[in-house]
Amino acid sequence: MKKAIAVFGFIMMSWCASAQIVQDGDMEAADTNAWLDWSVPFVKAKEFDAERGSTVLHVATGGVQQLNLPVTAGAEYTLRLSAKVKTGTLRVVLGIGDSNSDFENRYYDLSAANYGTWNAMERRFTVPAGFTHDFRLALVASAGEAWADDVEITAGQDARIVLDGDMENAQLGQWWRWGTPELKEKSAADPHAGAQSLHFRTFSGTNWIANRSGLQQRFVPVATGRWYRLSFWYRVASGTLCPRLGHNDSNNDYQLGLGEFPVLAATGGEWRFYERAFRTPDAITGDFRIVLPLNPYNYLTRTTNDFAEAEVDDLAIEPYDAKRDLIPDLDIAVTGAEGLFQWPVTNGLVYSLEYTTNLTPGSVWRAVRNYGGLPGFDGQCSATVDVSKVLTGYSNFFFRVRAQ
Ligand SMILES: [Ca+2]
Ligand SMILES: [Ca+2]
Repeated sequence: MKKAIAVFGFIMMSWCASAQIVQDGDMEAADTNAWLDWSVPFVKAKEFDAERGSTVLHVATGGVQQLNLPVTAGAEYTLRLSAKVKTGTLRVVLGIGDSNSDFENRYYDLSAANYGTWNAMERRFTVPAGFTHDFRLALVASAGEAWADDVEITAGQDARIVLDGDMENAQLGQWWRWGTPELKEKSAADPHAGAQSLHFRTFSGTNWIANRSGLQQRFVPVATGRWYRLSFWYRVASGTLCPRLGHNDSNNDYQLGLGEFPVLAATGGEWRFYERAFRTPDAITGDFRIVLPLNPYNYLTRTTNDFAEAEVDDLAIEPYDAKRDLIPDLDIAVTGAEGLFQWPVTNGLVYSLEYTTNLTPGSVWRAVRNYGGLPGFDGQCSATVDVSKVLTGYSNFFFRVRAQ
């Protein structure tokens, strides 16, 4: 009897924790009364969607909104919805006393490029500590036409920094396109783990510059000035995969310049592992991104494939304790730094290195200049490459500095 009561209590708690605060979020009410006009929508109607087997909200040239959502100051929440966009964009806005401006200045503009068919989105947010009243949600298709369903805001957040990194969600979700890939899908064909991987391919043709394309996840919630590790498994069938981390920019890596970014070439049918440690910028303006560009051109071999194609699985960004993870054995005497560095060094100390692209065990690397003025580390010293930490590609690697 005691046991039964305990189970019942747990179910009640789970139900309360998952209660959502958007009214008529599943769009199953017969009317649209819960959804106030934003501007004067040309279309605001409930429709049965055969594909979803469910009633959805249809909006065009205008939008809908809900005011006074019951959120708590300082609390964490998650907004989820499904959308399909025919023309223009469906802008998802979370506002405070304002339905035109997002309180975090983070605009999720859903367009047909990623939401041409039903697709899910997810956004994590924290209500400001000083919040007092009138939290709002607006879905705005000012110059477009779109459908929305299963709009929910619930307390709590997914602890994983990258959403759907295991690629197990049925839809692409927030794996948005970068450029125009010919194919983007979740594939069940021999994934690295679980039931699916992310599979994408560029168009074929001689114009490899125009054909470069891939997938990306935006609004990655990393903190500023912190160490993280990006890791994933990949299988490149053709061309190259050149992963990058973007600071409000999907076309450039925030750390690595031309000739420095990783070039992951064809893997002969094998899954391989990639990892990279990085320290986020001290200030982030806009959003942080993980971008997975495919390139038919191989910068290392200077050869071009007809197209590029890859699969990615188990992608994660995790907090990285540089002192714990980068110095497994403390036989390094480097004052004031972690001792094992990523190149290029981004923790405020900039080193110029003589290096070769031929990574061999025991290679000696020499720091020839120290712009950081690190005490006891100016002038020349030698460093030994820790081969176990060498990553794929010729420039994205760790090196361990040993004071001589
Ligand atoms: Ca519905
Ligand atoms: Ca998987």
